[in-house]
Amino acid sequence: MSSSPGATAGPITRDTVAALYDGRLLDLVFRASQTHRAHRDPSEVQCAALLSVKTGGCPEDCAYCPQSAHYETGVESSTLMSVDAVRDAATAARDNGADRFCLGAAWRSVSDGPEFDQVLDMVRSVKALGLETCATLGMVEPHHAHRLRDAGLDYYNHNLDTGPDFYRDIVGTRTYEDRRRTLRTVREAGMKVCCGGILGMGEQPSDRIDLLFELASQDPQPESVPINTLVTVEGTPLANQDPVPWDDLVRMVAVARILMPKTWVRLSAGRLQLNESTQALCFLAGADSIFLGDQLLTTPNPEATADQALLTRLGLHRLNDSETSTA
Ligand code: SAM
Ligand code: DTB
Ligand code: SF4
Repeated sequence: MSSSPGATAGPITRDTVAALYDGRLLDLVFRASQTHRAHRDPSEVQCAALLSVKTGGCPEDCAYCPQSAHYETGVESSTLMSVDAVRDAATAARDNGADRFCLGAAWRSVSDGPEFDQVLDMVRSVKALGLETCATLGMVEPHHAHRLRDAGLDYYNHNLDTGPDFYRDIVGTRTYEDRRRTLRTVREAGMKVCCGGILGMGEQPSDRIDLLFELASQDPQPESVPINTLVTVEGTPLANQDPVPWDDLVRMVAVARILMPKTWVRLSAGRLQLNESTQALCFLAGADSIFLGDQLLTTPNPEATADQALLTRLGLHRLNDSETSTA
């Protein structure tokens, strides 16, 4: 049970979450939309850009991930990018309308040394551009989290991916509790938490309910919740998974919004597989964040111009939009 401030009567319990998840779709969308409008500006969309600063060769065996060294996916391993190259990419992303920049590394965990020092320099240089900063680097110890915060990191992304039971079928090289520990460490260091999951890995509705309960029960709740749909990649064990039915995604977004009224709910990886009307329903159901830019970490994302056209058609605007911003 949690006393977290979801837009539900009373404390959030797993039963509350299950009752929401099992509700009638359009009732859910309506309620989620009301929640969204009561707590946030529903015309505003937060836009994050992603950059893989260290790609591939990861020792973990996450079954969805093209960057795991356990699978032959054709993703080439790279060394760590230079700070100058990261600054250039962040400048371009900002000029294309991103307001947050997320650095991703295919690491199991952060270790002390020159590579971590270089990532800290990347955070400082992205922050100096006036962008919000985010990083996803695997597990962290308290002193890593403190150094990241001191370098100017606003958000740390660390996904729980699914419910605890199904997690064991997806990742063998670390536990759900390892993920929870890093999330606590990040929070205790004073950073904002970005934490979400992936649909379409073969999970049951009960696993999605477990994940939503887990996320909404955090106190404080994550400031950012990315909802990814699996991007299937040849060579990974999940390469042949069926696409996620559109209504499952809308349902997930709506329940996340009702349970976490003040959180950025990101329609995250997998948008290239979604048609525009599904995305529109997700925005109506309370999604208010996307990844902007034609590349996620190793897989493609819609072109920024196509996304801008979609937002305009829906009457939505980017946070970093000079025509609508008052700054
Ligand atoms: N190595 C770090 C970690 O695992 O926390 C950071 C990078 S990892 C690629 C970040 C997140 O990307 C994962 O937690 C997962 O949720 C998401 N992800 C990875 N591959 C994906 C895929 N094929 N489809 C959708 N999401 C994916
Ligand atoms: C998140 O939830 N999704 C992003 C980001 N956080 C790091 C990653 C998506 C990766 C999709 C597969 C790829 O491009 O490699
Ligand atoms: Fe490594 Fe992260 Fe991919 Fe897992 S999700 S294989 S930890 S890069």
